[in-house]
Amino acid sequence: MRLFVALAPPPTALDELDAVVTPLRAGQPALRWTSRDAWHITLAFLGEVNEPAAARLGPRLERATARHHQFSLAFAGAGAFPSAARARVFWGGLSGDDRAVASLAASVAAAARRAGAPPPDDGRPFRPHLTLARCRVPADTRALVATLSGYRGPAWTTDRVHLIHSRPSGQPRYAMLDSWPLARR
Ligand code: 2AM
Repeated sequence: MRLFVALAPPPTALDELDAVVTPLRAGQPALRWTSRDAWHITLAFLGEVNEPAAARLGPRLERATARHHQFSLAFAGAGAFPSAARARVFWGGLSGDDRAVASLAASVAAAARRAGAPPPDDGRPFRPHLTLARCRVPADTRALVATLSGYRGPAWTTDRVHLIHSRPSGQPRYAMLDSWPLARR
């Protein structure tokens, strides 16, 4: 099964971002906009994971998560991969404890490797983001990025890490399988 590990921002932060993004969706109908219900911040995409490796993942992820402390995040600004002028992915950015989120993502990837489920894009620099839209052909998202550049959402405390199943079909597309707490400050 196709798995990934992610953070789930709280409803208040998602609702506020959704209210800001909704008017943008109508202006750019050619983009494939993601819906608020599916929004998450990926720490590590694991791709296809076989049953034995999936069974080993839980304890590994639990231990890795427990070694990190809770930290603060907020939605802030926007960007695009690979560039705003020729975007394949238009995303919302994050601000807060950048080092903590990067170090948690590295530990999650290491735990997945030890469980026998190495991230297929291991080694790529980690850039925390929330995908707002995907583009079949490269799109000019410079105006969208500029519109959101000053956006700062409410800060929240990240306190859990989630293991999510990306389902090939059916609703919901993403099913939460398990989650583990970060250490309290
Ligand atoms: P994205 O938001 O940047 O598209 C589920 O597919 C999640 O895993 C998405 O958040 C997606 O990131 C992320 N992901 C990272 N690498 C991926 C890959 N090679 N294929 C599919 N999803 C990937």
